Amino acid sequence: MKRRNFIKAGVAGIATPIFLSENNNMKRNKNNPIVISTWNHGMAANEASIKVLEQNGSALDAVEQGVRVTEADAENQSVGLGGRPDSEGNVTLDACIMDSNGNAGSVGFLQNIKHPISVARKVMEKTNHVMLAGKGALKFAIENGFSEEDLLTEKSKKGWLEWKKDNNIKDTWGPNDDHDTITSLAQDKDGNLAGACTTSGLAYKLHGRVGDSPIIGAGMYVDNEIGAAGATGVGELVMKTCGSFLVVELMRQGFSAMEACTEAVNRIIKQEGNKTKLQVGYIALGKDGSIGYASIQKGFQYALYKNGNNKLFDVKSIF
Ligand code: SD4
Repeated sequence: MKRRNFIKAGVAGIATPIFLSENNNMKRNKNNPIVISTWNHGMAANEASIKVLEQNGSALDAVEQGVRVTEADAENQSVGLGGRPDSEGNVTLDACIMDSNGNAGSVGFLQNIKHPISVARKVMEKTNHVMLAGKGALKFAIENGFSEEDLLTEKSKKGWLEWKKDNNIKDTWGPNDDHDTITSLAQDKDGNLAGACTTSGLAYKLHGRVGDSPIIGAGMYVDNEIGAAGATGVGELVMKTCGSFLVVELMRQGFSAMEACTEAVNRIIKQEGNKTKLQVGYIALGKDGSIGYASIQKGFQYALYKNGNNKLFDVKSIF
């Protein structure tokens, strides 16, 4: 892409000139796989992904294997087994996956299946559809060999019963609430990209609520020519701005992965106002191996495996 001067409007509407780098033309380090995942549980997910990537596995296998670790972790109350239930006590799961050929699969409002990411992959590989939801997704999962299990752990049930005492429909999250969806983006030794996103969604949400995580282009998006992006946080805000697609499109226009994540977060702040207490975080992985991240509030972390090291980083938030 040619060097161009862009004018980027900041949160307060102040136009800030920025000179965009030729990020997308940068040479990536060949045979050097990369994985970036949201939150501290991204560390364990990355470890599983690395095993796949270091053995010349595909980015697609890597992200699936990685987030399965989080889905199976009963202690993690935001993903898969042990996820916090909705307001009626049901654990309902959302997930999506996308490969380097632009294929995508997703499941929404899926119950009783520990690994929604693998069901999403089956949707991608075995059907002509992108998304299955609810009872149909469950039926499809069972027909494809997944077994049903109760995903509500004692710990999550206790939290829900506590919450029920106040009987508030808590449909927004403050900055200090737990919300740890895992989104994982990988680049394999061939340079191909893939992404996966899986969650139990907003705790104590209305029964039937589906968030951004299974929506291709909202919770996660991959364009193998440009890069990949993924989200965590209040899904409604991500959906309303087509967040992950926006990040990738900005990268296509010449924004670095970092600039694209920051701009996507700023779009939300522009909509929600400077006083928003809500949290959204983005991660991005450029085709050139560059990475990006941004969040509205403090506390967001990402785990990065690059050049043989897996490390956890704090994100400096916009607020
Ligand atoms: C959702 N985006 O359901 C998800 C929740 C999340 O970290 O990301 N939590 O809105």
